[in-house]
Amino acid sequence: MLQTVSAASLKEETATLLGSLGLTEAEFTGGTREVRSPITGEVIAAVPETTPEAARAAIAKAAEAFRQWRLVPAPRRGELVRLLGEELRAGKAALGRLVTIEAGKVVSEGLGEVQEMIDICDFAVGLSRQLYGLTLPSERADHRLAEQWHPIGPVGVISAFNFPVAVWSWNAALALVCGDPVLWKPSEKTPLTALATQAILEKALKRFGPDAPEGLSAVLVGDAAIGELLVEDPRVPVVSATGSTRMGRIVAQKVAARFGRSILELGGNNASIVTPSADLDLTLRAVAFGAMGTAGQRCTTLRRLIVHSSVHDALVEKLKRVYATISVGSPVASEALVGPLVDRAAFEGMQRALAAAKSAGGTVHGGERVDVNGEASFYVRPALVTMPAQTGPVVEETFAPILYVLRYETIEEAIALQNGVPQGLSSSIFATDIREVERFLSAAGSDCGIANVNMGPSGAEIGGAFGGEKETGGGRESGSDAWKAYMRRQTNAVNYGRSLPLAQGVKFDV
Ligand code: UN1
Repeated sequence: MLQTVSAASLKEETATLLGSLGLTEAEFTGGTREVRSPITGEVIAAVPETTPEAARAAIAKAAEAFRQWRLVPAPRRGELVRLLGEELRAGKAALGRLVTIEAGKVVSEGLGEVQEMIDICDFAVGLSRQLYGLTLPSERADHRLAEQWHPIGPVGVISAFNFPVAVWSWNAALALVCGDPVLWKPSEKTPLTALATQAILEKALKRFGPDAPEGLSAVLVGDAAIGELLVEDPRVPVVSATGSTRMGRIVAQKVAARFGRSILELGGNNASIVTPSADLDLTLRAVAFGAMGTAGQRCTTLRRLIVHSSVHDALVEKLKRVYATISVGSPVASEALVGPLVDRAAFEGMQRALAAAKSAGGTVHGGERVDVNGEASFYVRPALVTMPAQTGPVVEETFAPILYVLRYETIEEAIALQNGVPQGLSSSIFATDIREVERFLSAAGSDCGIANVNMGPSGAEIGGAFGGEKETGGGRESGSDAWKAYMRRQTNAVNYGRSLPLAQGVKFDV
């Protein structure tokens, strides 16, 4: 099935969409950094790069903006994020479409990503009246102990191509209500959606008025060198980075070396355990979305399926049929569920992993290239790989739709397999046996930041804290009390008496 979308039409549509969001042509043409759509592989824009001098100036401006923004009452800061949510609602169709064009996501996932931004704005607006500290009993008479949360300073956000705008919003919506400016280095593959998001925020800023200082939010377009400026600058006390473990290791060390704080959301190698009591119809649907949704390019994508031997063969047979028939195609010219890989490197990485799986004794179904829009774009049939053991590529994250299937006999063995990889982002169990469910959720169960029941590991809501352990980096973003990472805690001991009792009964009478 050859569907042809001409590159010219994607380029024109991109220009129209960016224009409708208020960008001038100079902002997305005539620059040095070419942007390609994974849908056709063709160049759709060329954006100007941020020079190191301009990046340093943006950091200085953010540091200055911080001095003013931290004094604006938090609920008033929340009003800016409320307006951002409104502008995102108005711009949802356009921004969602741009996500589809620039990241190659299918239409409902492009729109879903913008919905995730709207959701976190709503969450952050409520949060702006709840940045609460504790009061604690003091051991000393006529004393009070309390803690307050104060704004911390500019937050650097380094984001990946696969969630080109939602990840920024998890950080930015919280940072802004917490009183922090935001400096954003988007993936070099997706600067357009970042510029579009900044334009949407600027509409909200305009409506908000002069309480918002200039330089409160900036986009820095460039490669790792620009990201490094954020990572190394002590004026940026918090750096939130999403991407590979390799990148995160460098960021973590450099930020730690200057005693900054990093929030890391790195690689995942997420597994689901399918137990004998699983509802297999539901399991099948959940596995399909978890492993093949977003063409396997979520950090939460299901990559390992650990199946009890009593249901293994039946489930694998059903999965083979789904894998052989799932629709692969252009997100703009079809209703296909699986869109393109982001680029050639992703395709080659996938083929390398499949070859390694074969030499480790795996049996591969699918994984071949599908010609949708010619040589410059990379569509694949998702791959289902049965493996004799958890070795070779199974313990690595390959950012492509490959699902490795492993067999187990006891729940202890299944949990050990689930935990037996360096990454610790997300996990799930399919079971109706409450004992197995609770064991999986217990202290001796899944070691991941996310552990789900009767659903796949991906597609988290914004209300919970998002992130994972081990090589995933330990950061938490989005809901729950993730906001605390964007503020500094101050403990206050207040003496309202006339004497000076010392803690721990220490005497020091002069
Ligand atoms: C990512 O892939 O970097 O839970 C984030 C999910 C999405 C976010 C994924 N809400 O799959």
